[in-house]
Amino acid sequence: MTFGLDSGVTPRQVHAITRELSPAIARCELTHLAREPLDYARALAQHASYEQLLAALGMHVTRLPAEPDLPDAVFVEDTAIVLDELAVITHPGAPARRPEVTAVEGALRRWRSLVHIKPPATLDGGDVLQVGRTLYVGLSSRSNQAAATQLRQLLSPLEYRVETVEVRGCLHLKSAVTAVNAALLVLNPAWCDQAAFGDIAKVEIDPTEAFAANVLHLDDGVIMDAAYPKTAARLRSQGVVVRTLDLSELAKAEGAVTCCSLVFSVGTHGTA
Ligand code: CIR
Repeated sequence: MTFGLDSGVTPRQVHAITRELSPAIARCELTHLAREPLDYARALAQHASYEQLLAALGMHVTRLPAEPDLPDAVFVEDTAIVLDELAVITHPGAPARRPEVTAVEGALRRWRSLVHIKPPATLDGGDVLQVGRTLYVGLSSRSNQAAATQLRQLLSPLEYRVETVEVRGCLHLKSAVTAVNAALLVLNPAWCDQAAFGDIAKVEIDPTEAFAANVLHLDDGVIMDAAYPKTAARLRSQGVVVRTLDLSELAKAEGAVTCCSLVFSVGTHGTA
């Protein structure tokens, strides 16, 4: 199912791939959080609001159907890294999540040529932070050094640099740090080493909002969870346009704003 602005007429169209929430979401993988009752109807509504916001911002949203047997399939970010030149299909670290890649691969094939991460490498897209031509790969419980090595082999011919960053205390690198834009990061210093990012400017999260470093960057600002107003204020004080929405039910599944979509442009490098 697709919705949003009509595609095909603008020279550059921003696409977002999302996936309908699985009715099995209550059986999601959990690493750092205790399992809490999840209100499925509320989670569905929050996810729909997320998709509507992307569409309202001009993105062409392609929603893949739900997978009744894949509880975490809504978190499409983990299945692929979409670059201008190609898409890398991951080999997710949690075995139960590996079948999720098939449908995403099928969708992405329309816009990008595909390459694959192969075992023994494991990689979740949530562990790959792109800042310009550098990909920072989080070494986490899901993503390993072999994945960073494979990414480097695949992408150095395209002049991408691949750097590794140790992740501690959280699920993915992008739980700890994301890019507001190519020149500014938002980061939780307890969960990753700031020095790994050299002299790129950084805004630290408010220390009472541990999960606030996950923001989805847009051309003109970011989307973040409304649960983190103090960090939002820090970003606004730097001149960043911050749009917020409530993803509290998906947060119980250790999901956040970046993990519910794969956002990429078509028109400059894509084929559609
Ligand atoms: C998992 O543990 O794999 C899911 N419950 C949450 C995945 C969130 N993904 C992301 O932040 N990229």
